[in-house]
Amino acid sequence: MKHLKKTMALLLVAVLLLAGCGSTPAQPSEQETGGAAAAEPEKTYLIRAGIGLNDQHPQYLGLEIMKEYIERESNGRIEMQLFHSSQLGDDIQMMEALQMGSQEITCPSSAPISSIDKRNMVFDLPFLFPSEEVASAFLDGAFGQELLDGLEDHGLVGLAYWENGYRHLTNSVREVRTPEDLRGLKIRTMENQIHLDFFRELGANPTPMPFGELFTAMQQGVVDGQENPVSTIYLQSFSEVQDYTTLTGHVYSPFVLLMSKVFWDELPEDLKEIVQEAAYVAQEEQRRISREYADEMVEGLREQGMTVTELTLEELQAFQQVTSSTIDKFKGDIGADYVDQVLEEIQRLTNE
Ligand code: KDG
Repeated sequence: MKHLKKTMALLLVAVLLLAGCGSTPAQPSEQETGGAAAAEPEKTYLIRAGIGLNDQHPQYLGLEIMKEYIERESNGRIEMQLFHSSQLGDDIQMMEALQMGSQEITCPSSAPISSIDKRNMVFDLPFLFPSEEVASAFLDGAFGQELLDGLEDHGLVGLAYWENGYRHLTNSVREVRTPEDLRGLKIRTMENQIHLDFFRELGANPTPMPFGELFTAMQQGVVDGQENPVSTIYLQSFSEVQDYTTLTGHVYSPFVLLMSKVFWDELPEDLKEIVQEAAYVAQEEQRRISREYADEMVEGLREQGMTVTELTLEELQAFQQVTSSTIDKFKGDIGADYVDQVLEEIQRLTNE
């Protein structure tokens, strides 16, 4: 009886293998292909997408939309795996991994990209975009596209701009209403010269640091504060280590959705189209969610126990006045003509 069971089991395995249930796809017989050689199984591709923020953030929701679109439209020829919370490294490490071809997608804020192409520093100029709509029109227009195209020489393919949003200030020491209130506070900034400069101008003590190290740095008092959009402050639970938020909106941060050029060059044309389309489909929804969260989560911060300070126009102008010298200081570095053209274009879009 035992012997019979074993024989039956072996028979079953043999039948399953013959029916093509193993890992290799079933090959048509020569009779089926009319005597021609068996067709090659279709090549499949793996996209590993990594970000610094957590899986609640609109950035991750954008990646989920992209994954769903790509896997469906490619009929399973592309698999997409998502990694959040710096599981694959910080923004700079992930960009380097893309350049080497050991990771396929990442989506940093524009600030760390300026180490690759200085023109991206324009986005870090304080109080540049008057609204999210103007920012989107600029990014999706000729200027934005030119910057994305410029990344190809550096091993990166810029697929689209998503939204991080207006950045605001938090700290654990005191309510900040004026630049004087910032004096002496240790503020974490992104790794970018302009951010360092304008926090210095404001009298703070800026410390550049990757996002993945930020929470612990605030918890351990290595820094007193930081700056990020409301959705990040809320979803990353910064209220556990920060008491005060000031709605400064000093910089609008775009996310730049990047793909490895090594990987892109290997993709057949039809799959390139699917990936590019997915980036745009997700962009629309990602921006919508991001704006919704930016509004809703101000109240959420109060519910989490933070003091949220909205500045009067005069108070905001005091910040704008102090940081206006930053534009003049960095104009030369970025390219004076280029900065003028950008400012002109933003003015044009604002008046539209
Ligand atoms: O996933 C993106 C993040 O790594 C980062 O870019 C977020 O704005 C950010 C910051 O403050 O570093």
